[in-house]
Amino acid sequence: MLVIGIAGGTGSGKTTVVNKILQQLNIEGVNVLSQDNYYHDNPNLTLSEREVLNYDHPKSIDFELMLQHVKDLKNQQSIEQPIYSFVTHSRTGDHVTVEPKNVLIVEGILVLTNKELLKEFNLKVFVHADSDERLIRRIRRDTQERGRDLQEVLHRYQTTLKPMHQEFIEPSKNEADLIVPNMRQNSVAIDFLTTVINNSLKKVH
Ligand code: UZR
Ligand code: MG
Repeated sequence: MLVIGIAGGTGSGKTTVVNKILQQLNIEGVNVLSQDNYYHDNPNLTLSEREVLNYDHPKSIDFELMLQHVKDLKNQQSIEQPIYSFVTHSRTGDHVTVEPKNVLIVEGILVLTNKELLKEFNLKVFVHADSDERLIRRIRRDTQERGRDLQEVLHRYQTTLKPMHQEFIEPSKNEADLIVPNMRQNSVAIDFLTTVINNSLKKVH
């Protein structure tokens, strides 16, 4: 199985890059594991306490479970992936069964920060967009899709997102084999990635 880690700051467009790759590959053969489903659950806290937690620090991620799931899929075992809600900042209690496939993409802001997880990746990708682009996208998404107001988004960006980005996410770019630009055109980089994936699949089979 080919395992690809794709990181990048919030609003860098990781999801868009993953979708572009999927469009060019046989989707039947690809699983995407998103960091979004592996936040720690904090059932003992109230909603307002959970709303102010730092979700951009590596400690907020249940890397133990994520690592186990990557290993299970590599060992051709299916996994029960927890479903996480950004509305309640908690696990819903529901699970989805994910069956092993030929390619596994592991996506999220912090996936290149964990030493154990890094060992599982055959290819490490960092999606780059300038911080002003990322802030613009984050404002759009959080106000339009997540019901947050502008002041709240800007406050969170300055107090949490930016310092966590500088401390953990940006340095993890050093781990990347490939840096994909994501501000304007990136079809060459996407073609490059899909070619690498297809070639390595040919070698496996
Ligand atoms: P992307 N996040 C939440 O908003 N709520 C949660 O319960 C868990 C995570 C956010 C998190 C981070 N920060 O910046 C973002 N906040 O999800 C990462 N606040 O996702 O890469 O899609 O931007
Ligand atoms: Mg995303």
